[in-house]
Amino acid sequence: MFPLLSLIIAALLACGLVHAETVIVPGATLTDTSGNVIQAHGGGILKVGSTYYWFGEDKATNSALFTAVSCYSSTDLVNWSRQENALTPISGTNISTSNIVERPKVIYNSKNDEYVMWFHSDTSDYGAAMVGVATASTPCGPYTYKSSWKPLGADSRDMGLYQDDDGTAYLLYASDNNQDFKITQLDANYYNVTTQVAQLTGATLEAPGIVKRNGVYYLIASHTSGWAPNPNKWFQADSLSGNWSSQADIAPENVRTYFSQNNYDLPLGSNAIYMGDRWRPELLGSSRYIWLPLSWSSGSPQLVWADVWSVDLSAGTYSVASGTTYEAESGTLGGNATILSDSSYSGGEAVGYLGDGGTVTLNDVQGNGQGQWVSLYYANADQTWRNVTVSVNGGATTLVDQPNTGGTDVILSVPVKLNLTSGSNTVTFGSSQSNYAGDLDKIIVYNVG
Ligand SMILES: *[C@@H]1O[C@H](CO)[C@@H](O)[C@H](O)[C@H]1NC(C)=O
Ligand SMILES: *[C@@H]1O[C@H](CO)[C@@H](O)[C@H](O)[C@H]1NC(C)=O
Ligand SMILES: *[C@@H]1O[C@H](CO)[C@@H](O)[C@H](O)[C@H]1NC(C)=O
Ligand SMILES: *[C@@H]1O[C@H](CO)[C@@H](O)[C@H](O)[C@H]1NC(C)=O
Ligand SMILES: *[C@@H]1O[C@H](CO)[C@@H](O)[C@H](O)[C@H]1NC(C)=O
Ligand SMILES: *[C@@H]1O[C@H](CO)[C@@H](O)[C@H](O)[C@H]1NC(C)=O
Ligand SMILES: CC(=O)N[C@H]1CO[C@H](CO)[C@@H](O)[C@@H]1O
Repeated sequence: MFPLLSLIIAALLACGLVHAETVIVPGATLTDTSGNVIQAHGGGILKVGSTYYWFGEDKATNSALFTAVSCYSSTDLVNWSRQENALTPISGTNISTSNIVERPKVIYNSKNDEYVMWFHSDTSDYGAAMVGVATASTPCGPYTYKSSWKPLGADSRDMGLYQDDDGTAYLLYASDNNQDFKITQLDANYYNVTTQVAQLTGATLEAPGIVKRNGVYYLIASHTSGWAPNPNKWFQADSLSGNWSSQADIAPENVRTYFSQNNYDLPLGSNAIYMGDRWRPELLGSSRYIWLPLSWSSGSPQLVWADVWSVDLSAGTYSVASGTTYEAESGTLGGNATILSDSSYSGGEAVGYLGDGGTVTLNDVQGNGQGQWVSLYYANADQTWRNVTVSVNGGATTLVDQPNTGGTDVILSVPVKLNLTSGSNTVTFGSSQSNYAGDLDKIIVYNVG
């Protein structure tokens, strides 16, 4: 880079005018290089040269109705800059502002030197169950809408695309009122489907993605539970036409895919990156992204939980950051806060009854003075989300959302970036809130911000 340019970027970074990230933090509020919250839900990735394009649903209005398919670009999967919208509503068509456009996926057609976008195209009651197609001559478009229809006359709701090594492409979709899952080949233009190659009858699968590894196809998909998370599954086959193996979990069943639903699976060396959505139906634009390593180290694809991690794209590897653990039960309890015991808790104990006067203060938490990711491990057995306040050295509180974990013995973690001073800090949870927070098991402080 030119010295002057790096000086300018360093100056802009110092002024906070350019937003730079170095790590992947599942569940964090991701912002783009302009500092705006990334709106790219139900998304998909397209790689062109060394640039990645991330297409997704813009849900900034919190409505499920169509506002835009956004397009972001990055060369490192971490710093994303927003481009022109790839697709926007057209009144009087099936992609108007009163319709549904979900799960956009783009592949490149070398025959026509054209980018082709497929998406779930529907009416607001999800009754039409169609696919839509749009095309463009550049990665972000804007795309020209072609049409929406039912592939081979049957339903298509949650869908994905898979482009094989030989350029043959396939639609992966929940069909027949979400009962059957189908894989159907596209024509040479990628404008329509031609022949169905596989049907998993009665599989009730959605949110599909396929990665090929050593000649074997791996299908990753969720089951159907609306916006609520479920244990996503994997299947394998030597051919897209099958036989597909019976389903198996990609993560421990009780964590419900770490409260997420698959949207795309990006190959990374001999592993892959699982890209999922943490849907928040009552506040859709605040749905978060759960990106995790999908590792074959056990022989089958398994998610690796990582609070903070990074990728080396040229080496095709990932590394998971390690941090310093502070057990909640080692803290100073205030109000009605109580020690809870269960074998699922780290150290066998957690702190409950936080909020409504109950607090716990962790003492001597070591900081680096530069803003750091801290992960809160907690349980929330409610049907709904809780939240917890965090205060560093008695300062202002930050509110951290805590999705329901599915049981008092199911622990998840949520990230928060804290400004710890260099050296020793106190960190207090549950002050100044009248609602109950989740039960706090431990926190892990990372040396990276
Ligand atoms: C993101 O951009 C910043 C500023 O250019 C850079 O320092 C940082 O290394 C980038 N992140 C990654 C993961 O490359
Ligand atoms: C797709 O192909 C079918 C069967 O040939 C045809 O009936 C349908 O009109 C085509 N749809 C589009 C959008 O081209
Ligand atoms: C698929 O499974 C069926 C039933 O088990 C079996 O008859 C068939 O030979 C298998 N096909 C392949 C390609 O393995
Ligand atoms: C503890 O809980 C009881 C019962 O809910 C409540 O009346 C009391 O005010 C709480 N104490 C504190 C210190 O918050
Ligand atoms: C915090 O959680 C409570 C439920 O425990 C909820 O009523 C409240 O709206 C949440 N606050 C925010 C700002 O989301
Ligand atoms: C940490 O400091 C940054 C920069 O001053 C500020 O923008 C951010 O709000 C602070 N975060 C918290 C949790 O106080
Ligand atoms: C406005 C418009 O184009 N509506 C169409 C949307 O799709 C349904 C189902 O295919 C058609 O019946 C409508 O005409």
